[in-house]
Parts: sequence; structure tokens; C-alpha cells
Amino acid sequence: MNLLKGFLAAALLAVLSSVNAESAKTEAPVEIVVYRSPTCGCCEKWLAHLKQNNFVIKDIVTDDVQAIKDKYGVSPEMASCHTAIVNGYVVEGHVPASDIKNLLKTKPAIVGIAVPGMTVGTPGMEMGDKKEPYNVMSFDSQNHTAVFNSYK
Ligand SMILES: [Cu+2]
Repeated sequence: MNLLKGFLAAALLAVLSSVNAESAKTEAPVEIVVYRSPTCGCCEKWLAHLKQNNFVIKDIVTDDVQAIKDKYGVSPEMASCHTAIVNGYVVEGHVPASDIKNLLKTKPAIVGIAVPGMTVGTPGMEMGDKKEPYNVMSFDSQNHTAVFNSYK
């Protein structure tokens, strides 16, 4: 009887560990908190872009996005419409999901990344085939900025 229980437990463990190995292969969803104003239409489109890329969104609608930017150290030079927090990093504006994933993978010593302003052709700011070249910028607590990624 005990032998049978032991066998069953071992079999169950084998099944569970194979399930774990399986889910590790597929990308785990990433949780992100997004602060946006209730009137922001392009913000919603950016949220849709994130959802398509396996992000789980905590959507916080606020009338005072500036207070959030001040709290997390987003300077006026880096500012855009919405501000998001993911794994302790700030993501400001229409940053592509692939850059956020890159940020989470490389874990640089920065405060966050931003696409300042409202650039046409960024995720959520599509206007037909129109595309402006833009940079995803990184910024630190001293407001040092650098190019994180470039789109031509
Ligand atoms: Cu926007």
C-alpha cells in the first residue's frame, strides 16, 4: 500500500515537472500597471498592443497623470501621455512591447525608458503608413538620457 502511494506520488511529480518545463518554454505573461487619463484614445490603443504581446494590464485611469510622472521621476523632456510601471521600471509613452521585454531581460541600472511626446508610427499612434523615425530613450535618476533603441 505504501509502495503504491510512493509510486503514485512519484508519478504525479513527474507529470507536474513536465508541465512546469512546458510552461517555461512559452513566455510567461508580464504584469504592467498603466496610468492614463480618461480622455486618452491613443493610450487605449497602446494597451491593446501590449495585450497582443502577452502583457497583463492593470489599467489605472486618473485625471492627474502629471502627479504620477513627478512621483516616478519622468522629466518634461521624457514625458508623453501615459506612464507605466513594470517590475520596478518606468515605461513612458508609446514604447514598443519588444523594447519593454528587452528592458526586463537586460535589467540595466536605469529608472526607465520612454518615447517622449507623441510620435506618429509608434504602437498606438499608427496613422496609415505614416511613420516618423524615433528613439526609445533610457533615463536615470540624474536625468541622464541615452538612446535605448532606434526606429528609422
Ligand atoms: Cu499617446
